[in-house]
Amino acid sequence: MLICIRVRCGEFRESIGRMNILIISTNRNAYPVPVLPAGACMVAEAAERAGHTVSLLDLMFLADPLQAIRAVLGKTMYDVIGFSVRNIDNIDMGAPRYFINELIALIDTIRRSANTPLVLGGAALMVMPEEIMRATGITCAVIGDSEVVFPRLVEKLARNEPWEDLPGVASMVGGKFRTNPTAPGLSHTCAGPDYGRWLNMKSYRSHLSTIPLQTKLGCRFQCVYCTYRKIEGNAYQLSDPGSMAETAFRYASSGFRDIEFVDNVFNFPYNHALAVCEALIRSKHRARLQSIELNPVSFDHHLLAVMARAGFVGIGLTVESASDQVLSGLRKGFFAREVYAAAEVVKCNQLPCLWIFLLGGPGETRNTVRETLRFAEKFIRPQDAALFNIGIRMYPGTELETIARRQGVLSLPSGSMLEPLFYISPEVDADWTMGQVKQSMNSHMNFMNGDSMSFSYLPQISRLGHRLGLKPPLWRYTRYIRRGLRSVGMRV
Ligand code: B12
Repeated sequence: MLICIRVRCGEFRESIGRMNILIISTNRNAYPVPVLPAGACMVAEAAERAGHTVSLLDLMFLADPLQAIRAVLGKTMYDVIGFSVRNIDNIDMGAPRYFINELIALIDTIRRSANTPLVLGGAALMVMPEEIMRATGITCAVIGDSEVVFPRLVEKLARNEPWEDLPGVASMVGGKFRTNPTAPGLSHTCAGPDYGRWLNMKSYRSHLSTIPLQTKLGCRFQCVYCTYRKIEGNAYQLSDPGSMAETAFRYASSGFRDIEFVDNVFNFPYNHALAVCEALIRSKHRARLQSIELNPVSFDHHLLAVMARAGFVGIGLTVESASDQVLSGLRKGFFAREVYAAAEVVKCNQLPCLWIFLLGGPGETRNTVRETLRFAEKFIRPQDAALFNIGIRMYPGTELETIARRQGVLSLPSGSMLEPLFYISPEVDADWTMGQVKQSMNSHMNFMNGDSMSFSYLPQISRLGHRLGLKPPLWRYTRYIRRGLRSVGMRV
């Protein structure tokens, strides 16, 4: 078995002892596409810059991850092992997958082979830190962007000093959970890691994966179900557009041409998105850019024209619904008027667009489901695609949790929401909604549902696409893929 483990030594700083650090990227979920562990690479490079020796073990493509870990720990003694935990579950009500049990098995294996301080980090940790720490028994975690905090934590561990007071760190002492807020300015020192050094890029590329790039942190929107403000805070921290463009140029020049902006909302603040696009135009990069995280608020002809000139080959609009009643129940911060206006803008432009809907939110009824589907059937161009998700993952501390409790559809305590629980408006049922979506999909080959995202042959389709020379995003080919699969008898 081939184990891909990359080791890099940083410049040794006299002030602290050099630590031997292993970062494990635990994500093995290949649906809808294997995503590069951006955060794990960023944290690895930050620790290396602080003078440590860092190895990164990415479990994504390994046939036997537990065996791989035993082999790695058999060869080297580490002073700290950090786990990058991206997903708790796949937020799919139709075919739920829960990833924390795999994480627990992994940690148990490590505990049997090594007596090393263990640290948790990653997006999942920011969503439910206490629950994940209790489930895994790990007593130290970094909450939030970690490029500054993780090296500080390692420094404390190296000196054998107490670390529990550090900003941005969570601890579990004597069964008591404590988290310290991250201080401002503790973010993004390394927005564009050198992925080729740490990861098996050939495998990612052959699955049509894209290079993630984030132009800011923060979210101002107040969607009732969302965790983004919990993850990134509500104040914006904007990256310099010029250095974003330089990073895109650097990636494209080294052959990584498919770049995806992973901001939670790419086009807000509007002027920042424009500034990033203008810097990209000036940089003359040769990348193919995409972002599926656009919001119909501040979406207009000018933005789309500039995005097209900047090198975008696909965009996604997360509209969720075309009904005022549902958009207001979800507190999206826009209404059906903006959704219809966005369709007009898309129509006048060449850029392919993926429309993303979320059915079953507070206020959804049979009529509002029909309203949204009629919008999609009438306004989405055949060359574009639409994705309909049904049911909303409920997270503790969100307004959706409060709504669900008030409506009597959630009775489990907040601490028991780690295993996925889904909200669906009491006025519609999931089967009926799914039936309506399927009817619409029968007449629109460019429409998809949650099943399409977890379709078992998706990795094979991506690899075949890569061999045929297709470029990401794969959703641009939805109507051809669905037609092809139907022609061989598959009910997709
Ligand atoms: C963009 C995005 C996507 C894109 C990714 C595109 C790409 N090319 O990468 C797409 C649309 C493909 C996607 C898909 C999915 N996503 Co998504 N995604 C995001 C989003 C908005 C940003 C992720 C990102 O790249 N952030 C930027 C990087 C740099 O940050 P980071 O990795 O978190 O790293 C920082 C910290 O976490 C920390 N850190 C990371 N690792 C480590 C390790 C250690 C040791 C330490 C100390 C710290 C640390 O430091 C890092 C830098 O400072 C997040 C929400 C968010 N705001 O984070 C959701 C999010 C991660 N996704 C989520 C989910 C569920 C999914 C899907 C399962 C959905 C689905 N059914 O399709 C899939 C899974 C894909 C897969 N194969 O794993 C959830 C995970 C929570 C959960 N319930 O499990 C999130 C949190 C959104 C949410 N619902 O709240 N996603």
